[in-house]
Amino acid sequence: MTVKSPLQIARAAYSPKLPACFAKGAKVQFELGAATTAAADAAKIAGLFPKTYGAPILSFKPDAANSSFAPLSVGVILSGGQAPGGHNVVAGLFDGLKSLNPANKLFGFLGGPGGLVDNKYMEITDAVINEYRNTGGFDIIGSGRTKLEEKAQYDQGLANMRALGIGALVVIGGDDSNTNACVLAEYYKSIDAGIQVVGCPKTIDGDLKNEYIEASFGFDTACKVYAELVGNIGRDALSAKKYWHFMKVMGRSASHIALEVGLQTQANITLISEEVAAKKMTLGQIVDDICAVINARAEKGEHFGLIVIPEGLVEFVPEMKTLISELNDLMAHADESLPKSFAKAESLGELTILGLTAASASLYFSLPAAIREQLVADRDPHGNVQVSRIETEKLLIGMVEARLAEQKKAGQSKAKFSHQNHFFGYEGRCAAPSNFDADYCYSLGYTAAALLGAGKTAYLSSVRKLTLPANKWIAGGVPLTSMMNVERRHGADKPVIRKALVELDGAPFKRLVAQRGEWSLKTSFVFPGPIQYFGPTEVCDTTTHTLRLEQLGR
Ligand code: FBP
Repeated sequence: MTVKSPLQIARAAYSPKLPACFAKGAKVQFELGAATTAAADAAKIAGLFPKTYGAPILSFKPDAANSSFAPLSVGVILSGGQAPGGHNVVAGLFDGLKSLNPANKLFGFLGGPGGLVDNKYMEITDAVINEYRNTGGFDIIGSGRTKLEEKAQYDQGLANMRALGIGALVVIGGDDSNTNACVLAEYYKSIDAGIQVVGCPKTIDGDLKNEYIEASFGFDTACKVYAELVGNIGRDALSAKKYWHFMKVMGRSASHIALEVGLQTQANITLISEEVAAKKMTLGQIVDDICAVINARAEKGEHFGLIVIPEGLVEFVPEMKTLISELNDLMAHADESLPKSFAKAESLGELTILGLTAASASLYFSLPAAIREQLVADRDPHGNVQVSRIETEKLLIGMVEARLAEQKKAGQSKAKFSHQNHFFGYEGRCAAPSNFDADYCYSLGYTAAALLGAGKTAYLSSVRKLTLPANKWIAGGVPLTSMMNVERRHGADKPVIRKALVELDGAPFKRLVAQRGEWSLKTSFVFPGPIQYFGPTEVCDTTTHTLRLEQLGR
């Protein structure tokens, strides 16, 4: 028998809160909002999704008529990176479906979208789901990153679902997975397959977000875990007074996590990739800015501090972006001898002969050897640099160290620069969900069940007004096509859900800008401590600073 921790046992008994519209279960009436268009490129999206485009926003209210529902079997897929609360989405979906009709069944496809095509599944029963309520992780059915993009996959998935009597599919995923869900919904509708497809917004990165999706699930918990770790390190730094800590936090592309963690902990420096891109900053300028803060604190005798770095930073530095794209192009058409030739190159001339422009060759040579190696050696199956594996925190340390040494020589720096590097990512992705995520995820799953009960397809489960108590949240659905635009991917135009980057005129970033002068020089660290589940509401039920600033302005 699996040994459970006392907290796991206590959390299993937690009943997640639901919006008031679900007081009588997932039997709801819905109000139709205005018809929707697309995030951009509306005519193209309308042409690509003729069956599902333009549907209205939905919001639910309690069912007065106590309607009855024919039995329905539903498949569920967990897609992409883990995010805290995924099990509660499945639990909410399960309970919502059972409230519609106790004969409803839920099947989980195993290991992500690939499970649908490979016909790997299990039935989720009461006994199964009860083991996973309010727990972290996606291990109930596993997740995967297989993309459903080909007709053969859709047809095989359909055959597998028909064999199980499944009439609806719920995809729990991020922007790419929900884009695929929309394509699937459109295809099944176009061939009258009789399969509804509904999505749920998942990703710790927080970049699946818009007016109707106020937060993706898992962001709250993951940020709280990282903020606890950064706060703990802040206390250590304050005690030992001898290290600068360079802490990279997850978030493949957008910097929402870094921003939230910076706001929660009041680190000395929080880098935001979107600002770096907007100001077209070079790596050298970023390093100069960091050195200026280190030197200013050294003047006060403070040779320590905290620097929060977003995982995706290097791709937002224009010169690095160019270098990476040149390397991607070169490697895509080369055999394995090319990385070796790069490794052996000893002059700018040799690099330009290999195919880099002069500017990229000189940037490449200025990087520490370990980073150069990561840039040419570690590639994904398309030949692209695995940007998320580049150790940006070490890159910055190496460059800062070199710059401070130059400044010292010139008598411009008194800094004693000792450093530590950290990467906080996997520590947060499977944490037990905070009360917020436990409630939000359960509500998203319940909402998905209600959307299926209402016969909807190509909708994303939407729960809004998230800074209010859960019973005041508004549940409903937002058409997947309304979030789409057309982007260039791998040389072709593709309809995709638009990724939400940090808005530089948004309240969370503006708060950082207003405070960062003070936080960089003074030691103003905040120590958020571990996530609390039991106790005063102001300790256990706070939302992220991001949501509070966006919705309440404080
Ligand atoms: P999703 O977008 O799929 O939710 O995943 C996000 C993420 O956690 C990123 O923050 C991180 O870069 C990535 O997954 C790492 O995933 P993997 O371990 O599969 O490379």
